Amino acid sequence: MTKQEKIDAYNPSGIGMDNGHIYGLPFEFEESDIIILPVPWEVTTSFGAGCSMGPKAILEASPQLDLFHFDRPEAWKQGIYFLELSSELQQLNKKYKIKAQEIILLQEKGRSIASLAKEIEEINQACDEMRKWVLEQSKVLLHRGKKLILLGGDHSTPLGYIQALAQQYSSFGILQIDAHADLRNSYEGFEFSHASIMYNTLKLEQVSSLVQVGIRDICEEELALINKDKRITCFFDHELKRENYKGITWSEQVEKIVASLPEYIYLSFDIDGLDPKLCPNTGTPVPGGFEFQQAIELIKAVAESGKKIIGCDLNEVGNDPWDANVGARVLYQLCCYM
Ligand SMILES: [Mn+2]
Repeated sequence: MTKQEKIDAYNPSGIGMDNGHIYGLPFEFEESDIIILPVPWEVTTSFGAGCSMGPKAILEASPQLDLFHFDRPEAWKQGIYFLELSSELQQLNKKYKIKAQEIILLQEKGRSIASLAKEIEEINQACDEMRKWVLEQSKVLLHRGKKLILLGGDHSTPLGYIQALAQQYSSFGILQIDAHADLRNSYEGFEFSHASIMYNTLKLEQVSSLVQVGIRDICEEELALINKDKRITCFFDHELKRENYKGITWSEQVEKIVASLPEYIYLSFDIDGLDPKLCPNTGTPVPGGFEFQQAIELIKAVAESGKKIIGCDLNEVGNDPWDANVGARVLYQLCCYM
């Protein structure tokens, strides 16, 4: 069957097919413009566990979605394909998560980790291996002309993808939807921590700006960097809400956020940017945040601004049917607007 024949034969109003494909779609890899790269990784997760199983949970929850999209009714015809979960990564994740947990626990008890330099180095190396794996996968997929959406795992997972984009684009900005700034220069001893992802991406000179939205849990070190690095613009959750209370609308705020972005944009969506009722099992939930449609309106505005979304990721989705249901819906919106 050709792709067109599959589209003609497929009934998007029918029941969600349990065919092992994302959203029950009929497409294979070759026929799909959009590729989902799952990265089952949570080695440096410090609090709630489970986001390494998020991609699988999203895949399983995905057939329950109705495919109709009000703005992009034809979007599903692009073809969306979910790559196989890497068993090597899963094994590496399992092995080093146990080691990292011991180190995190010791620190939480106020113990010194000075004698554990070798163990920490091993964990950093494992995380770097994951980064390289993502970089290589991303390069191959981008060279094949695919639109790539990375699906974490914790928020450390997209670094390799962003590095691959930096080899293709001389300058682009990052739009980060998140409860946390993720600007720590390593966290709990780990260079490639989920809490350091944006610090690490800012090392790339191609990243011309970082626009953070929904941030509401932050440390002084991160705040100092926001004030120092001219590339960073932060729309804090409390400031957005305060303006709302005074009558400034979300659509006015969205306009301002979009205006602060350059022409090429990478979108990094940490699910904990949403209200935690929508992601209760994410690694580090924080009260506050966005309603579902509020976040989608922002993505829609970016997509319709004439600026170009060159890549995106969704991360920190918890391993639970409800979290996966919300995650599958955010992911579908990303597919439609990318
Ligand atoms: Mn994050």
